[in-house]
Amino acid sequence: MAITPKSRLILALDVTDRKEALDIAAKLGPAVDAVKVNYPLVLSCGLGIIGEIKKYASVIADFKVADIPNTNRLICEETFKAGADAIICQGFAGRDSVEACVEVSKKYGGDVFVVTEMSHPGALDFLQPHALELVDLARSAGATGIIAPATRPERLALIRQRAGTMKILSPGVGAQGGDAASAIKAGADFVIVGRSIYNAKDPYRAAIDFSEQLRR
Ligand code: OMP
Repeated sequence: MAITPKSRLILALDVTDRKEALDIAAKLGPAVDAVKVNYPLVLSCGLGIIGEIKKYASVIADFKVADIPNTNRLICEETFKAGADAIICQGFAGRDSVEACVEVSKKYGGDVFVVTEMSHPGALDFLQPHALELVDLARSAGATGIIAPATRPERLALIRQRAGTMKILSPGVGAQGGDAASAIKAGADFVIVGRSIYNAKDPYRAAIDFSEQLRR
């Protein structure tokens, strides 16, 4: 896919109502670089929602895939067949599991992003001590990029140093307390924003405000 950084904004569309999701995607699609779908929307509406949203924007399937290589392969096949441009997987399942995702993504010309340190407080329990190893694993497995936290810009900066030219998508902006401009300054290529946009009184205005902050 190679999402092009224009607004540097990725919308996390974690609503569960199909009409609401499509209305938001139609309005905001042109204003963001990609729409990220996660289990809430896909479990509610089915995998076909990916193809419907794709009319308006590139789609990242945030399934945080974390299984044995064969199961990962099957999940990625279904996801890319449904039209996703990229998929997010976990690195903690190990190199072979990530490589299975990368192998399928190449067949479809898609991208894989590997989660390193997550944005929530619980990431300190197990993920943070291994975050830099997960960055190395993502690179050597051939992933396009990684996910790293906007909620901890100092950690994001460390992860950026280790990540080289890999793309970094950074969630945790807004509702989780992270700041969009600080995340970009710390080395993120894109920020991921969900509730602060789709729960705003005027989601379009909120998206434009975020992209203006990012441009500055
Ligand atoms: P908001 O907190 O509503 O902006 O949504 C953040 C989105 O990013 C959700 O879809 C989360 O599942 C996702 N996310 C995180 O919040 N933290 C992470 O560490 C990783 C992700 C992700 O992989 O996208």
